[in-house]
Amino acid sequence: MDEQWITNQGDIERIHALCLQANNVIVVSHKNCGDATGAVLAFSDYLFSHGVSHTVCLPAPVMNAFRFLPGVEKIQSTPQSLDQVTDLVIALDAADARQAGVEKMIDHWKTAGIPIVVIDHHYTNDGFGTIHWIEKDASACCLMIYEYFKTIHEPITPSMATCLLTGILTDTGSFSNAATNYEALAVASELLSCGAQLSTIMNNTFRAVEDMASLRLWGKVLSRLKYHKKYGIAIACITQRDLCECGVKEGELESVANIMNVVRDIRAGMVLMELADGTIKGSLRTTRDDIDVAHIAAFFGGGGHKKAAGFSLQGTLLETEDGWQVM
Ligand SMILES: [Mn+2]
Repeated sequence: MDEQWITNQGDIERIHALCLQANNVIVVSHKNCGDATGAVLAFSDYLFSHGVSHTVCLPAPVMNAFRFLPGVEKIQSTPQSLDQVTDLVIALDAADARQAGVEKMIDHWKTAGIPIVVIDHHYTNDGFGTIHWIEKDASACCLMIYEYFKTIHEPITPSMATCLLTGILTDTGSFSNAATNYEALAVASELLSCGAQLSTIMNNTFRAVEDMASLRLWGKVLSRLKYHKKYGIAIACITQRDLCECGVKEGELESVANIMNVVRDIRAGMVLMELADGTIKGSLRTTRDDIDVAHIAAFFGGGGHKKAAGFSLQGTLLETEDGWQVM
C-alpha cells in the first residue's frame, strides 16, 4: 500500500471502514503516558462496541497513575502479543515504530500488505505507517480520537470520556502548558457532559509523588541539582543507587520530570534517570514559548514535543565536580 496522508473527514470515515472490516486489529501506543493509555482504551471501547476483535498492546505495564482507567486490564505487553495474526494495525500517539514498540514487526506487516494507521500529534512523527493522520497542532492524541468519534457519530460513553479527558489533562499539564487552547477546554467540557470522572482523574494522575519514599528520594535528588549557566538548563540526576537507598522503583518516577516546571527562572529542566537495563532515560520540560526541548532531545537521538521531550542513552551516571558525566 502506498503512503497516504489524511487531510479530511472522508479519510476518517475510511479508517472507520477499515476497522469495521478487520478480523483482528492490533492497537498500539507508547508507554507511561496518560494520552497514549487513554487513547488506546477509548479506541478499544469503540472497536468493542462494533464487535471488532482486537488486542491492545503497550511496551510496558501501565504505571500506577493510570491504573484507574476503565478497561486498563485489557492492556497487554508488547512484543509478545504482536505475534498474532492481524489484518489492521492502529498506532496512536506514537512518533515512530520504536516508540510504539513495533519496530520488530513493522517491516513484516508492511511486506504482508497490512494497513498500519498512524493517528498522532507529535511534530517529530516520522510517518512509519501506511496511512497517516497527523495533527501537529493538536493538544493531545485524545483530542483527535474525540474528533474521530464525532465524525463517525460514535456515542461517547462515560468510560471513553474518562479515558479521553485523561489524555487531554496529562498532555496539557492540567491546562497549564502551551498546548492548552480553546479546543482542549471545549472538548474537556464536552467530555464532562458525557460523564468523564474529573475528580478520579485528578486524584490518580496529578499526585507528582507516589509515597513518602519517593518524596525522600526527591529531597536527595534536588539537593544535588545542577544548573547549566550557558544554556539555562537545570539538571536533576537519579541513579540506581538513589533508588535502591530510598526503596523506590523506577516505574514510580516516570511522570515527575514536570517537577522542574515549578522553577520560574530556568529556560528548561532535564531529569536524567539511570534504568536497571543499563540505559539512561532523559526527560526535558519547559514552560517557555521560546524554547523547543524536542530540538535538544533530537540532539541526543530522541524526540517529542516543544514543551516536553525525551531521549535515551546507553551508560551510567557519574557525579563530577562541576556536573554529571555519562560513562
Ligand atoms: Mn500525546
